[in-house]
Amino acid sequence: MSSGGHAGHEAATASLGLGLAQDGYQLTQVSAPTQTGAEGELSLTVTGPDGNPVTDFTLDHEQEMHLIAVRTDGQQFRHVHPERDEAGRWSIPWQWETAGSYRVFADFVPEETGEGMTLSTTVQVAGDYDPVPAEQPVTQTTVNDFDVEVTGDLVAGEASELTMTISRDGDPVTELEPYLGAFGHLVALRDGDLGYLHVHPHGDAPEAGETSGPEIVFEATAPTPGRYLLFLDFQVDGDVHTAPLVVETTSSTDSGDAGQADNEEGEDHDH
Ligand SMILES: [Cu+2]
Repeated sequence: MSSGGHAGHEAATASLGLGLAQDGYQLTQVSAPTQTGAEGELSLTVTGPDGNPVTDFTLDHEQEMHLIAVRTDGQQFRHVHPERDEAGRWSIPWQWETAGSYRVFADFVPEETGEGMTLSTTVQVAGDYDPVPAEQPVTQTTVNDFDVEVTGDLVAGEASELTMTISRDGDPVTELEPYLGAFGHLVALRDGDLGYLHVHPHGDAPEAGETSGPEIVFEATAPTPGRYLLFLDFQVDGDVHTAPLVVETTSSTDSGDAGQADNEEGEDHDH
């Protein structure tokens, strides 16, 4: 069996997690509450190329599965870790706070391939729904007394660095605790289709008891120009906080040796 010849850096062309199935793997038996307020369970099964439920997964960021649910307008983001039973069925207690159409991503590494993959499905939740219009870039936000700022340029088609800086009452927060094997966990979704980007934290995995801050640096590759929704999970004093931010790609910085002697070009890119 050919292993597919993925040469070099594949981030730019990698799947964006918008498929229910890929490379023989598929989300099946997806079940969730169908209305708000109902206490229930979100559950699903990953089947493999042989059609059977997959039961062997490789840990990634300390978990076998990262499950992300977000309303299709980018609101109501949740990042959780369901439990798997021996038959391969994943489940977690679940209740929807608002009605709407949701996309549910399952991010996992089948042991058989050793390669991370993201599959997703949509779930409809009945009831009145007031979509929130896509926001302008939001590079600063406050969550539970923590101020979070994102700096750095997201460049379409290139790996680029995004730096998150966390402060509280004007003071830099230096007591970030390891969460999921890193000092922060960032999910980036493309505005428009919620394409799922794989984002990697910089630096070595933290040791137990080690703290860091106020900066967390990530490397992300935006596949196309546009706006991206960022969701940063970080932990302080045992509590996990999620900061939503919105960034837009900038033009390539042309950081090569060649001087940029071309005509001056504004930063605006109208479509
Ligand atoms: Cu996770």
